[in-house]
Amino acid sequence: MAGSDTFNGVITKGVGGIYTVRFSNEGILSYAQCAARGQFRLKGIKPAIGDRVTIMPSGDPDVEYVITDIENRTSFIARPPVANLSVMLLTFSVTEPAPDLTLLDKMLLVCSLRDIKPVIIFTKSDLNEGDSERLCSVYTKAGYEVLVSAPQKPLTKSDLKDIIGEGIAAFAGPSGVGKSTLCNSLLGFDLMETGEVSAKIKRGRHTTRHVELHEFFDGFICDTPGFTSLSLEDQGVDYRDVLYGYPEITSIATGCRFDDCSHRKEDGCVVRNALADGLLDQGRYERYTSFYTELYDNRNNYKHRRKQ
Ligand SMILES: Nc1nc2c(ncn2[C@@H]2O[C@H](COP(=O)(O)OP(=O)(O)O)[C@@H](O)[C@H]2O)c(=O)[nH]1
Ligand SMILES: [Mg+2]
Ligand SMILES: [Zn+2]
Repeated sequence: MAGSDTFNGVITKGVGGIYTVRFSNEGILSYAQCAARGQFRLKGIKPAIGDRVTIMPSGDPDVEYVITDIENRTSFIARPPVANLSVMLLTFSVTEPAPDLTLLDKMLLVCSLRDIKPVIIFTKSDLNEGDSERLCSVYTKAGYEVLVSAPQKPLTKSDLKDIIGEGIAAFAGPSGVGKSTLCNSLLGFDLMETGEVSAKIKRGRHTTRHVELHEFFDGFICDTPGFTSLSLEDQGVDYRDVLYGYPEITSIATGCRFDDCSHRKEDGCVVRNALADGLLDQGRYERYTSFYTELYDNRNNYKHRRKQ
């Protein structure tokens, strides 16, 4: 639908059914408050931040614009709802709280299946430099992009400028790891919002209330509330897709005797040989086999999707 009064933009915020849309009007960036057409509700579509939309004047003085069209999403995460995410900033602290590498590996797998680029950020490296270096080395060797942050050496905007480009990036990870601290410092916001460390629970006192996209060079970043668990089954992951989260295993697995080798017990498995030779990280391998085994054992109870 093209007309002099229609614009294309991106939803940056949505509260109580009113959406903020950033759009360009003759080269000038503006923000509009928009309602959504009833047809979306009828079709079961709820606009989400990150959605690329078409808007036009509504004629209603209270909410001046209305969203008339939503582009097909390139990706969608449900909790919190964000559409068209292109980069996931997987934030984990090296300590306080101790890094949950099962959660990290699950998130790496889910990113791969959804074509979202994962970037790992290890925070609080000031509190344990040895662990920080070990974690960095494990995930760099596995083939991932890894960044490290500490108060003395915080991430800078230029560290993320090219990674994010014109895309949409979200901080994701457990609570208390420093997502809001990082996001606020990149945006130049007041750091007070994250609060002090509580001596008792060792995590920030304030939680991220609503999720909102913030302009970051030519793209956007957003902070998200923390979460503690992720179910691969709920994410529709098939046991045969677990290797997508293990590029370092995938790259050597071509030498196994059996084409459908699960790299657990089979004879002639080059993956297990590589493990015995110390060429693979033991923890990564164990998490691979535990995800594989769990999904394999439950394969008849769930309808899994294969990666195309
Ligand atoms: N020592 C140390 N503390 C940090 C670092 N990053 C964040 N923190 C502290 O960790 C606590 C939780 O941070 P916050 O940003 O609220 O975590 P979030 O729950 O992931 O958003 C805050 O008290 C921060 O000051 C870091 O790199 N080193
Ligand atoms: Mg936070
Ligand atoms: Zn094998």
